[in-house]
Amino acid sequence: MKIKACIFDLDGVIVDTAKFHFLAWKRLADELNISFDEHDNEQLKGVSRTTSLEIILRKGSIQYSEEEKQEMAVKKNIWYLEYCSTIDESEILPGIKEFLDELKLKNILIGLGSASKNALLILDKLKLTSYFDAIVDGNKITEAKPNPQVFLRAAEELNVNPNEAIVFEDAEAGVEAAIRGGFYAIGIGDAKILGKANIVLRSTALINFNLIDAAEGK
Ligand code: B16
Ligand code: MG
Repeated sequence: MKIKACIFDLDGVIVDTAKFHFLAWKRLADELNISFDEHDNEQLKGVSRTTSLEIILRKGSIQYSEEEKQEMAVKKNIWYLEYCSTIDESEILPGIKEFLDELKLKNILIGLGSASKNALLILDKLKLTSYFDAIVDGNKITEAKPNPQVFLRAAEELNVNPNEAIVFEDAEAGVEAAIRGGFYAIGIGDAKILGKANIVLRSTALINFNLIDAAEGK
């Protein structure tokens, strides 16, 4: 099958905003006296803001009202955006810019499939927005990863079938979403966590055009 599009997750694939999500959630968890570490943070990758909050609150023993939870989510996002304020092109993960340039040159469509409601702002800060033929973020979807909706919507906007597209993902929930949607999934990170992907790369620095040939079964 000919690959016509590559769809990228944002946090952890294009830029390491996961560290800022962690700092902001950690600050909230500390305030609530809930223990929360890097290991717990793995479960938050790729999932929505509200689900992330639920996962953290489940680690504590207090029940909060919807209004209180809403306030917590808003507060976390304000802190997250503060941490992100210094982001610029230097934060693009290794090899990504070069790969996007090569995709453009070879007329392969480029899509974004991110759970983040801040995706547009981050892409703008990275000066990458103009590369994307379709951008699907947390504002456009109703079902969070591992539901494949975000990637299916991106494929629809790009006018390609899932089996004509590669999804790049760093989260377990994201890899599962890609596979469930019928995409070729390339995991970025730990093969023990991303085992369901078709291929797992330790770092974005290892992304190259040969992967397209592999996905096409050449
Ligand atoms: P926001 P991705 C996801 O982005 C993050 O991995 C996840 O940790 C975060 O909770 C989610 O976006 C929502 O982000 O609070 O900015 O709307 O990895 O799907 O690009
Ligand atoms: Mg991610």
